[in-house]
Amino acid sequence: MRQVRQSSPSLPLARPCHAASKASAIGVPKGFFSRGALKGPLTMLQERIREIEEEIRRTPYNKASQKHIGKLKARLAKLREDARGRRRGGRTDDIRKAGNATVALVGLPSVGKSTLLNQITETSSNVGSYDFTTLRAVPGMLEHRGARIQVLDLPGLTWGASRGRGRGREVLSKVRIADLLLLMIDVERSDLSTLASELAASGIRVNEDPPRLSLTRRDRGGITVSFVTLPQAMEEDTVREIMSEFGIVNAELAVMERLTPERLIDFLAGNRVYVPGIVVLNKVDLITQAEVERRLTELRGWTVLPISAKEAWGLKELLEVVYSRLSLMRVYLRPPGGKASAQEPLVVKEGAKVSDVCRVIHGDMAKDFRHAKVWGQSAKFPGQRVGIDHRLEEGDRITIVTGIGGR
Ligand SMILES: Nc1nc2c(ncn2[C@@H]2O[C@H](COP(=O)(O)OP(=O)(O)OP(=O)(O)O)[C@@H](O)[C@H]2O)c(=O)[nH]1
Ligand SMILES: [Mg+2]
Repeated sequence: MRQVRQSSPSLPLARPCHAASKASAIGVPKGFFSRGALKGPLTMLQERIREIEEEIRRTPYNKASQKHIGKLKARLAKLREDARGRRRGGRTDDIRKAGNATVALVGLPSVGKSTLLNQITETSSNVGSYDFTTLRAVPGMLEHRGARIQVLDLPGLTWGASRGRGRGREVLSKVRIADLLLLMIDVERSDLSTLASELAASGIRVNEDPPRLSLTRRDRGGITVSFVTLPQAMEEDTVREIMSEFGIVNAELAVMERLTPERLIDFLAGNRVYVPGIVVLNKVDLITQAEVERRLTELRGWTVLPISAKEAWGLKELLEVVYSRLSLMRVYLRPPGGKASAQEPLVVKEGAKVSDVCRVIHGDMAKDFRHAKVWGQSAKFPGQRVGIDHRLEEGDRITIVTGIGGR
């Protein structure tokens, strides 16, 4: 493991005393050579984090303390961010997104991530009966319903990953590029809590909508908050306090949801990732059907796909759910003047506009765009003439007319 760590320097204990005695002689302020001054910045950050966590735990939550706790939570989030930044380093493989969407396999070691990748793609990733067989991200590609879906097999995630244990940070940075997470567990390691807490600690929000807030910065006037959604549990003062912790002095914040300090902090921190996730329960070949049912009940609230990667059970169902969760749709191009549409679909995100299709075909196409003609669900009548902002629907056929081509 090649990890750059910034821990406290391992100086012999006698050294600080020696330095301190010299300090008074050369006029260095008293206390400069205290133990704290010799600690690495990361250790000091961690101590500060623990202190604030403790203070939050100790302070009873009520109307009077809400503002103070809000401030502490904001401070804590920033310190944690800082600590994460300092720990950065280690190797990150340069994996680019490819295909129409990217799916990441995330799970504890040995749950069968590589076995699954090998089953659903042409790629071959090492499989082993020991933990941490996969040491770096392995990308594969699968095709389903005309969509090319990139699948990332990642090293096993463990407790402490968000703080850099194992290949934690590398794994979590790959997770951030995914459009969908397959949270993989197996019948022996079926606990989701480690996974969930490591993802949460590194700013990855699974199955959560981004905060519905809108911030407009101003030159003066302080902070104004308008609660569009009512009732609210958070006081306006608490909102202001948290915002000022983030250095915001003049701004207008519109709140369109029932706000919590955590959601506001996530919004202000700005680097959170909101990604859908489904649970894949692997190795069901090792348990009875009744036991599978029991596990599904335990995981109520999640979409769970029971599979056996080894025996190739449940893989078709899994791919269907992956495809639908990725919210993709197919549109077919019809050349200007031509009658038939292309056989091969163009895969775009659900709700895509004509402009998105232009972008997929060619980066500059939108610039030369004149109009489009649409046949299918989104058209009022076959061949309706539409503009670049027209929203398309599954199975639509479309002709794009540019300034360079025919008019
Ligand atoms: N019985 C059974 N064993 C499986 C299944 N899937 C994987 N295994 C076994 O589980 C072990 C671990 O499989 P891997 O695919 O290497 O697991 P991994 O999650 O990629 O592990 P790491 O790379 O170490 O994180 C191997 O011995 C596999 O043969 C399954 O569906 N059923
Ligand atoms: Mg593996």
